[in-house]
Amino acid sequence: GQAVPASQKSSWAAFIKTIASFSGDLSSLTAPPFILSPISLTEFPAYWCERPELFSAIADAKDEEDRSLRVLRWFISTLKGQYTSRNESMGSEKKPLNPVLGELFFGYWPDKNGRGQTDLAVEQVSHHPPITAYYISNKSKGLALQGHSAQKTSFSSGSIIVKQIGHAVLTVKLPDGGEERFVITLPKLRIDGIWYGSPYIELTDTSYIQSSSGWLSTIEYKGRGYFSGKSHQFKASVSAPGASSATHVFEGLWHTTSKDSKTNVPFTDVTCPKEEVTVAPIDAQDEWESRRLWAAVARGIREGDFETASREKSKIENEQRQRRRDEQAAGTRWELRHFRHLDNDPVYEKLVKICKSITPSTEDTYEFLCNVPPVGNEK
Ligand code: 0T9
Repeated sequence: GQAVPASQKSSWAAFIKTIASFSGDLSSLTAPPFILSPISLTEFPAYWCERPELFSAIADAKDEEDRSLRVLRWFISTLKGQYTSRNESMGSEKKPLNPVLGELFFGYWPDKNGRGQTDLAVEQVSHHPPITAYYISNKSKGLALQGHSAQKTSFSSGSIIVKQIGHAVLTVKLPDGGEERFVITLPKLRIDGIWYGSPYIELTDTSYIQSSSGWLSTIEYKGRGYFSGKSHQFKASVSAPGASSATHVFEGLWHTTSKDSKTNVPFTDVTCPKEEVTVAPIDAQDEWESRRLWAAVARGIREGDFETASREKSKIENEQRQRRRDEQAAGTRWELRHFRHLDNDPVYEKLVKICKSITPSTEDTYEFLCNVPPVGNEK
């Protein structure tokens, strides 16, 4: 492969050796320049809503079964953005910027064709280990997704294995004044192509979407050579409350199309362009907003000026270390701005009792405080 520039071959080999013998937080390791991305992990929650019309369509479901199918369709349709978009925009998976504690990312997708405006708020709630909390809502449709994301990484036969920690809860307001909730768990990732310096993600294992109505989606992920010879395969079974067999089965490729296995009716199609989140211009952003905070580093990476990038990165990291020392000396702690940490998530616990396959049986959560100022002027 030609992915690793000749001048970085030895530093790439050294980096692979480090990750192979290392378990824990990969995000804090220093990697060779060619693999660096100018985008911070705090931007990643935006992938949940780059097809805003599929998100808003959840509100138009006619019953619980239909709602579960719409949630599944939206979920599957986010996977291409979540797991292949860096390959498309930058040629391979790249190492994202490691967010600082308190880093923020705000944005929205404007109202169009009656779908309502969707708003995104993200806060880095832990630096070590990295934990990102997010809240995505479409107020006019009564939809809100609250979640947090962390990773546990290990190395196995040349691949990085990433276990996703955390979960998301989707809350849907119903016309009768009630609410339906969905607990969404996240797939396991395998990062292949490391040796050649052109990493890409394959999804493995199983993830679940358990509704408070009792409907359950079980999504199995397979790569090349399993159900068929193709990458990015999935099979989703949707079962009625308490049922052991599936009412619906959908199969296909999560980065292109899928269909109903029995009827062949199309289910998902993400071959058309997605819609990127709108953010405020950098000058209008808060000092802690990701694109403003990392502007100089990102410019260095984009322009191939890695000396500047690494100098600017060190400035941010030193400033962070000083802050932590000052807090320790003053006996204070960094206060989260838009989320509150809770040791237990009652919604998660309740729904996990319905779906025994979901582990662990308890999780913590970050509750959104609904105190984010409006972004842009479309509100
Ligand atoms: C949540 C997503 C997550 C974050 C990223 C593993 C990874 C950090 C976490 C899981 C999103 O909803 C979906 C997509 C991509 C995931 C990243 C891919 C990746 O490589 C990084 C890790 C930390 C690395 O940067 C590994 C080193 C690098 C050289 C490999 C390219």
